[in-house]
Amino acid sequence: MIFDILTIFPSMFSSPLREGMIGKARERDLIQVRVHNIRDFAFDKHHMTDDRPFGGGEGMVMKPEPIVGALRAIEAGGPEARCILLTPQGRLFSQEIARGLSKLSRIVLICGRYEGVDERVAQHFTDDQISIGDYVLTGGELAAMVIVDAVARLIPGVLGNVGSALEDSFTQPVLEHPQYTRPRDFEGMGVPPVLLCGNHETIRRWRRGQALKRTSLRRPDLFAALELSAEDRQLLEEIET
Ligand code: 4FL
Repeated sequence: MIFDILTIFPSMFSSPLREGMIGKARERDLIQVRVHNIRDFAFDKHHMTDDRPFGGGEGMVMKPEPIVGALRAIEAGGPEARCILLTPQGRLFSQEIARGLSKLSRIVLICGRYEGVDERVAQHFTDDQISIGDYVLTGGELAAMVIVDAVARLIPGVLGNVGSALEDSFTQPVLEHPQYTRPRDFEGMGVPPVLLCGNHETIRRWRRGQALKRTSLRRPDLFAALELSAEDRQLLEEIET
């Protein structure tokens, strides 16, 4: 998998791409991430990447020529590449979208800054527009990094097999159960005794109950969509009483 990132702040990606599983995946050549500076494709005297909006108004808009120049230089138009603009106006990113992207061989991510990107770039040079949530950032860079991270960990070999069951598209979305590790007593706070009982079936049932309770309290939207089994209903009832 190759990621090409177009940005006016390439150094924002340096350490996030070096650390942890993403750093390891790059060392092992499971993924390749190429970061391109849009400014290198601005050929006017001052290497301008933005300009004032037609029609007036606040802020600056990213000019089309440098972005399209960069896209052409990296041959982003090929049949292999999916070209994505990060923008608050995009469709909302999700695990399902990450799963879809993880099957591609090349993803081009365009990071917008300022008040946005000239609409002609969005319209004619991208395949998709993605938002990572309903908030405004100072630019698309962190959103692009979120996509690289979420997609890369789904590529076979990047994580080992730890996540594989969790990523199964047939498992229903439920929040994770609480986790505890040593020490057994931390500043007077203990660990639920069931986790120390050694009975795997008892522990599995407790975790499932906790996961369902959490989901109902914190994510009523996810909970409403769940198809609860007879055991699930029983576990929830036990927790209520
Ligand atoms: C991009 C916000 C993707 C959320 C400013 C420029 C953004 C963003 N998801 N904010 N791009």
